[in-house]
Amino acid sequence: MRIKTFEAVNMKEALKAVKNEFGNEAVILKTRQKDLDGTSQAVELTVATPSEVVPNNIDTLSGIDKDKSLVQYLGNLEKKINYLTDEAIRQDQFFDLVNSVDELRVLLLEQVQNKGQLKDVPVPCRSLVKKLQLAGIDEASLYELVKYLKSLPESEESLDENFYQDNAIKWMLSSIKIAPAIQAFDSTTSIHAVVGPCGAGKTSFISKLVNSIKKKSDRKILVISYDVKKLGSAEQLRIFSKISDTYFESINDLSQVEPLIKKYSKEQDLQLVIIDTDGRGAKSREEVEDLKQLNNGILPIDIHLVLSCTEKYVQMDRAVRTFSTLGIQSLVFTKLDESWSYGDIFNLSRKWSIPVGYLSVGQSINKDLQRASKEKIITRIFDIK
Ligand SMILES: Nc1nc2c(ncn2[C@@H]2O[C@H](COP(=O)(O)OP(=O)(O)OP(=O)(O)O)[C@@H](O)[C@H]2O)c(=O)[nH]1
Ligand SMILES: [Mg+2]
Repeated sequence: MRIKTFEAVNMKEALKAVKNEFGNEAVILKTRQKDLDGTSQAVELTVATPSEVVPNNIDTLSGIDKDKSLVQYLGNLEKKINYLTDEAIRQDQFFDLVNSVDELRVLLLEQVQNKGQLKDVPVPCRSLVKKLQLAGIDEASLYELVKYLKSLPESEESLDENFYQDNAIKWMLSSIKIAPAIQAFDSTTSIHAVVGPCGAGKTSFISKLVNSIKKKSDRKILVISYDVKKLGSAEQLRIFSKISDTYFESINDLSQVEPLIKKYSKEQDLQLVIIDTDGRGAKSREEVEDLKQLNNGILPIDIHLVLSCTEKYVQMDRAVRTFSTLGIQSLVFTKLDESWSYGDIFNLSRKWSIPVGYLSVGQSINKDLQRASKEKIITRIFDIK
């Protein structure tokens, strides 16, 4: 990176000078009005440029100087390609950097906000707070909870640990939101897309869901697999759909969704459509860019984010942040059978104000999907048998 200062009578002239020397690649770091002699002013621009800026005047094919050899022209072209490749890498790294800084800022803010807030916990609440900490309830929620418990009117009972636990349960029950079930209605076609990080259990969730709906009544369901990354990834769903008498389509572009739904709706009384998507990393919002097409059509599509409870809180939190650009209607938590602390279900739903829809508690398609309920979540957090 090179830093250079330009001075001119006005901003327009200063920018012109920058552009003449560095083209469009310079980044303005600072602008300053400068008093020259008390009567006139100048503009000072401090700019940074990548060190290997290719001068603005590399020839294009049409402009090859007759005297220049083709070798020289190709040499320049190579330089330009190298420069552009470097620049692309830099931009990628820049986005990563911006994301990391953003992440750090949020983490620091949370740390600062919560620091020392759990100092004055009343004695009878202490074991309760410890228990909830072990269950993975985050500091911010605990702080709110303790504040609520401290606000309760004092009585004989307040000295009792059970009194605080009962009130903590009441407070937590009122903080959890449950999403409506995904259903196949008679009169309309509801459309849902299932998104989430790699291996979170999206495809398994869809199989379990379709299975549970089909068990209750024979509904006309179309499952669409939009999985462009893994070879043969749609096969699992294709086979399952065949067994469960469900329509199945595999697509490689989300623009195919609406024409497909229209086609099936014309031929059949379609009641429910579920779109399976491939796993996405949660590092940057770029990862979910193509999924934004789900919101661009005429037909409304509900988006459900699947998260595995075996992941660390910070991973799941990042995933919610990344996928939240799509507008998430509900959270689905999987692999509860492989996890020991369930506080993150509460934390994430509360922090992001997104209701919980389903809980997956094992690999069996027949019996391991549960509709979420406040009671089920609380029972797990408090380890109530
Ligand atoms: N123990 C347990 N395993 C599960 C559960 N849900 C899914 N799995 C397993 O997790 C693995 C990944 O599940 P998939 O449904 O393929 O996950 P996915 O999110 O569709 O994966 P990608 O499409 O590759 O991103 C499989 O081995 C599933 O059997 C669950 O609730 N408990
Ligand atoms: Mg899958």
